Amino acid sequence: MRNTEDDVPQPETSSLENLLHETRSFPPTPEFAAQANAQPGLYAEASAGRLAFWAQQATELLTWKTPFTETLDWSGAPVARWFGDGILNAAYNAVDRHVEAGHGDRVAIHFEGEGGDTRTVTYADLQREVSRAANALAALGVEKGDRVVIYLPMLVESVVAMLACARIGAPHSVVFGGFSADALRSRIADAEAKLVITADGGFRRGAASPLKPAVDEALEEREGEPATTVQHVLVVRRTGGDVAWTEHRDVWWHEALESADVRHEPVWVDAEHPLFILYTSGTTGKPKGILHTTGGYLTQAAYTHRNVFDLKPESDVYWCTADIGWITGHSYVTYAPLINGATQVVYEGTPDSPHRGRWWEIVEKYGVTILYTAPTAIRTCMKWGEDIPAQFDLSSLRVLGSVGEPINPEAWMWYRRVIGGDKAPIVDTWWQTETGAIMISPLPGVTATKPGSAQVALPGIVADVVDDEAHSVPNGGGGYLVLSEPWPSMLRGIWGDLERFKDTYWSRFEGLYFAGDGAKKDEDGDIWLLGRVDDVMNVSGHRLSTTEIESALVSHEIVAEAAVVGAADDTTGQAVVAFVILRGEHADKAATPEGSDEVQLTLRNHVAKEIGPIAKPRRILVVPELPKTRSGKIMRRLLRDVAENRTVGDATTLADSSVMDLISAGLATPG
Ligand code: 6R9
Repeated sequence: MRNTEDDVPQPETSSLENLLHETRSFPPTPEFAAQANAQPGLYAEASAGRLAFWAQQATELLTWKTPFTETLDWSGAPVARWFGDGILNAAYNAVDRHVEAGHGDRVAIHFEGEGGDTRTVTYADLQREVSRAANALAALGVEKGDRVVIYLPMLVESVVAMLACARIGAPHSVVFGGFSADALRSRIADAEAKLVITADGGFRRGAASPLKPAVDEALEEREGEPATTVQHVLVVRRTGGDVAWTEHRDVWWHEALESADVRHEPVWVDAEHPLFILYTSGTTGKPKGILHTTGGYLTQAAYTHRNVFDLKPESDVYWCTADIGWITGHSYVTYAPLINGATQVVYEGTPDSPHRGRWWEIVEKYGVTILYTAPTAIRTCMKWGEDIPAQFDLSSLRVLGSVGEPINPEAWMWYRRVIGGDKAPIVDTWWQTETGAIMISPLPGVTATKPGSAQVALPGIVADVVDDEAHSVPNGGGGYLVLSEPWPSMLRGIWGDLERFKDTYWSRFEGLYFAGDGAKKDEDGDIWLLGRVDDVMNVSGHRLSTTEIESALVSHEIVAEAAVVGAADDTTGQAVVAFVILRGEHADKAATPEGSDEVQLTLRNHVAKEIGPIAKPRRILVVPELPKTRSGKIMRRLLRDVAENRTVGDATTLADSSVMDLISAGLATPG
């Protein structure tokens, strides 16, 4: 069903006006431009022959066992085949070939644990460890095509586990360690995973936080549900804490690797062989398993990493702060940097543990030259004050990246001045789990950057902003972001649900990929992203579905109905605000201050249990009614007005227009 004007929030005009008054621009310095990987001619080269351009990238950036002869087959649209007859292996490309080229001694990963423990892993070390892990997986019966769920903190083993799966052609599905047992359970079930890789726990804010219990719970038998497909659980020992052990099912990672051979012949796969499934929130309660394949994904990941970050593998120290549980961690921690032979930092913990200068201390310690992080982190550091980063030497930084949500000009300027010393170019990179790799971004050394704008589609990518009728809007106009041509790292579908794939991305506008983001073109034709136009929220750069949190809330016995909105938040971009109607006597109880506190606590914990702590509502407002259209759709736009303390907008399409008065009146009453 197509969304209607009633329930699709339109891009906010107020914030738009602010953005369009932004006229600052920062041209590249001649010194940077002269040494940059990307040169201005790249755009012309790509548009002169897009497919030839991508074929050249795939040939230059990857090593193929059998070279491809066909670049793109779009006859099965919207499922693309890129480099379809080529044969390769992702782990071989990420690891072995660098060792073969004589770079075995180069550091691949500087690991920094939260507690300050460190580990230096060279490409030669990585080759041994990935090979051992691949042999261990094979010994546990994992074969090409079997799915492996990875539920780990940020460890060297996390990268090794992903690459070991890739090495044997077993698609991995990483589930973010912050997700609950229930969320893990449903993803394991949907992917029909044969094996789970987890850890006893990880360190967070100075304490050990267990992970394995969630796996045990996720695999428990439940009446009325099919038995799990999981045969073994491979457990990394990180914290050394006690773990419950299921004989014959659970296996220690270190024991399995110890006895495994350090040599392993990669399993060569077709370019279109599935590399991974990554679940992401959609507009319904059920997460979508986004499917990525091998050749095209790796090509675009490597190409963007090289050009957008200006990576020089011999001299740069790269650090992407994303967790491997998100697409940014897949593309820009595990795959692209290693494919490109980079040296990178992997950090286990949070930015404020044990102190608020931890990130900057790490930048100084390793001489980080390229930093890739999210606006929410930048805004948090802004809040902590610039005297904190000022205590560290950040002069090694030469390129700064941003991803995950629109970056407001103020945060952009702070990032540039305080972290980048007023010289490092900022690349604001727009892309999605579905796109697999960066799509829209300035090129450092080429583009004059503008605070707050992702600006231009990369060479080889065709993006546009269209109106409701799919017409391209003129400069100065706003509408929906679409991608007009297939790209190598595009998703190949939603796991097990081709119809949903077509419906979600390809049915809104004929022949165009609908990204779900509002966007605007400025007078120069540069693109400004304005946030989601569907029921997907963006909290600290993480995608959360309103529907998913609503169903978690109504699954609690005291809740009759729930509506969730993302309200603007200075630090996290959006914050989850829930409106709930309680059942019977619970509503009266919630009217007292103590009762209200109790309801808040109960429901927030319930959401944490059902989905994970990141989905916990910031505020829960108990209301007598919810605003609905005549067709029964909740008008979230109006609730957002309430949540953001604005005058409530046009409520004329409500079935009962007095509902908003009732809600506002109820909330104004103390208690
Ligand atoms: C990579 C990633 C995708 C959604 C996307 C958009 C938002 C990401 C952005 C941005 C404005 C940027 N988004 N990068 N919005 N400017 N530079 O974050 O993937 O988790 O799938 O989220 O994030 O709304 O549609 P994913």
